[in-house]
Amino acid sequence: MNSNRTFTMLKPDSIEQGNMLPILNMIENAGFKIIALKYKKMSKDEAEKFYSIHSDKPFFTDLVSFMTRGPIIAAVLEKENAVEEFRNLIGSTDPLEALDGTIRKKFAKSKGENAVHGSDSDENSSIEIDFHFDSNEIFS
Ligand code: IDP
Ligand code: MG
Repeated sequence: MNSNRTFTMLKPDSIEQGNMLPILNMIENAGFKIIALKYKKMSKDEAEKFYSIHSDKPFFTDLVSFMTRGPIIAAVLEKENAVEEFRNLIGSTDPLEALDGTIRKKFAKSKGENAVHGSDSDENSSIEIDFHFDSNEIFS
């Protein structure tokens, strides 16, 4: 496990609204190094597996259809204390609660379509990185 790494996705709403580069800029300007990057569309199976922890939630079906309606950017980020630092940069799940200066405050439209994903623990960042990337696709 590497506590200097976290995993992010720019969700389909970010791509649709032309916010790909502004969000990647905010990430780099906050001191994260992008050590892996992939532009892809998740299948229904992949999205259901990635979000399986939420499978019993009322929003699960909407979440899977949202995350598969268009391409995403998946990335591995490197910074000291990456998981916590990145959660601070993205802000609360609900943009109405996100602080000024956070990615979700600036770009998210709703609690469901909230621009970006960020891992919530070192354990999950490791699982999520392995889900999307082979080790030879990561440039540390
Ligand atoms: P997080 O992305 O801030 O870690 P989680 O609770 O892990 O938030 O939820 C995963 C994703 O599921 C959220 O980013 C959001 O897209 C969606 N989601 C969470 N809660 C709700 C809700 O109450 N309504 C609709 N979608 C939700
Ligand atoms: Mg989460």
